[in-house]
Amino acid sequence: MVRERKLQGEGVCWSLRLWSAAVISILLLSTCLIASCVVTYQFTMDKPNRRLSELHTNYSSFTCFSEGTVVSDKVWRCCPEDWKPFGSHCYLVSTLNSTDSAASWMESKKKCSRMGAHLLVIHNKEEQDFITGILNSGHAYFIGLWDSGHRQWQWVDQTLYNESARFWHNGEPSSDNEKCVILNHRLNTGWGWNDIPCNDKQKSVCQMKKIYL
Ligand code: MMA
Repeated sequence: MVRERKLQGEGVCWSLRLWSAAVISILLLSTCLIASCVVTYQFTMDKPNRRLSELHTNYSSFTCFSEGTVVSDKVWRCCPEDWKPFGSHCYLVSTLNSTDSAASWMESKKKCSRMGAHLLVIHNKEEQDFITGILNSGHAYFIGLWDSGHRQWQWVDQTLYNESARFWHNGEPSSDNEKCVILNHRLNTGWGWNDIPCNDKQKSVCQMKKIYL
């Protein structure tokens, strides 16, 4: 009798072990399943696609083009409709219509942010020439350069001012009270940068990275 009871006890113990093994296996399997779902999501919804879905809340239509080169398996480069592609970026020049008026530098900066973009940043002659080629010489345009101290010029995208080319007009920057920068056209010397008070109301240029698909 004593032996039988002992055997029963062992039986209970074994089924407990089996159940725990089953529960642990199920837990492990579901962890694997969740992990594989996350990995699949990362692969199918990669960064540019996520950016595209985010931008879709602002833009209903994009123009995509193939430039013959492939970057990380991506063939297509897209800009929101009406934005101009150049290099690795898309550009939008403010047009001043009923929904888009001249604005202070800070307000212009916010307008670009609301569009998933930032104020224009210029790092070389090619970018300066491209952008001035699509501007109206009768207007001035805020760019993403500002003075954070005494002539401590900063680009809004945090890239280094010291390492970029500069296109100040002769005699500019001219005043410590002028902490924001416009691109404007002067008759004899052409396009260049000029520091002006940040509260002046001007047109502006926004810029964003192209979307690679
Ligand atoms: C304006 C203004 C300044 C600029 C000078 C250059 C009169 O002030 O645009 O920012 O430095 O013109 O003459």
